[in-house]
Amino acid sequence: MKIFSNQLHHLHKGRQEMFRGRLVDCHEVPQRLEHVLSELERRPVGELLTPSGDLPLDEALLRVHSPEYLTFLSTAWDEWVSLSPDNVSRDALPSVWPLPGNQAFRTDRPPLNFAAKLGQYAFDAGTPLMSGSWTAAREGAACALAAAQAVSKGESSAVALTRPPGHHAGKAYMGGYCFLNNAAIAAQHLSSQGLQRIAVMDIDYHHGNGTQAIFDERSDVYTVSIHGDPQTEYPFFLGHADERGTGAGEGYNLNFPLPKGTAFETWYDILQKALQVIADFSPQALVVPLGLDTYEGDPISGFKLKSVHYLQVGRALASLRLPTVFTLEGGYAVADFGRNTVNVLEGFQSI
Ligand code: SP5
Ligand code: ZN
Repeated sequence: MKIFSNQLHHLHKGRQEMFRGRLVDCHEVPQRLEHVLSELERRPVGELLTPSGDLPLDEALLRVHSPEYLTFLSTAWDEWVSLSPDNVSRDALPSVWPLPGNQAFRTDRPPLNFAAKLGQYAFDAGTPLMSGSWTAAREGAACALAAAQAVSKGESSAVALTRPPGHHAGKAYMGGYCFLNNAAIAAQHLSSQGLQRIAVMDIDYHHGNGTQAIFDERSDVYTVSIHGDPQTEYPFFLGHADERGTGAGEGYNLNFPLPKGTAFETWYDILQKALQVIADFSPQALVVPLGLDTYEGDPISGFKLKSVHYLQVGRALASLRLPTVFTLEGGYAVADFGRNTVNVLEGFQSI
């Protein structure tokens, strides 16, 4: 197992996110990844690597994200600071959005105002953009690309060990602590290398709305997600069971929303069902957006998995016997995050 770790992750360190009318400390913190790295020192399950500097990264980013969005992300911090020198010590958070739907606001006249641009490209006020966000997210995407490249060259599994996470980011939007969709970048790379069927099995507590949307109209990338029911759980506006894909992609998306409070036995039955659906598609590779916020100790989520269960989760994923790329997503019980993450990888390696 090749593990590509993001050595620039610490450059993204959001201060606060909007929650119930006030700013609270960010859940998605640099210590998360540090805990995984120290657990990997105790229990090495693979070779720790950094992505090479000469990967075709810009090309890979443009296959998933729009050029306008990438330009926005790469220039946003400088633009934010140019508004006022005081902004250096503040993160940028959106506060105004072009609400879609009935009597929609116009989006055909791209705004010049920075607050408006941030609202155009971000779907929540929980994802602070700060000085190092772009650099950290871009290096994370390089880890995802390197992991996909290793697998497409014959490695049986590879991990993008990175933060900020990615599965909520869409073609042209950030949100849910995500900027660049690492799982989509990995899946798209495998597709660009000629694979005709790729499956995505998202096991983060939150629906992988960005990944679903990116591949919505495609039949060659089958996106499957098990998550908290969006009627009550973030990201609320996508992730229902009746979303089966659009156009040529119809039948190639599958959601398993489960009630908040679901315990391991029920969750695992659904995982088995989801993995059977994936096996029936006979994919040539698997991408796993790996969130550990299904853990009973997670402060913002509602499933009840215990640490020991993650070994079994890893074994179940390995039972597909597919070349597999993992991307690290959510998980906010920081002190237990390293153990839970490595349990999945160790379980996967044991098969
Ligand atoms: C990658 C990922 O896991 N992103 C999750 C983003 C969730 N952001 C909104 C969190 C709202 C939490 N509300 C529950 C608080 C319970 N005290
Ligand atoms: Zn999550």
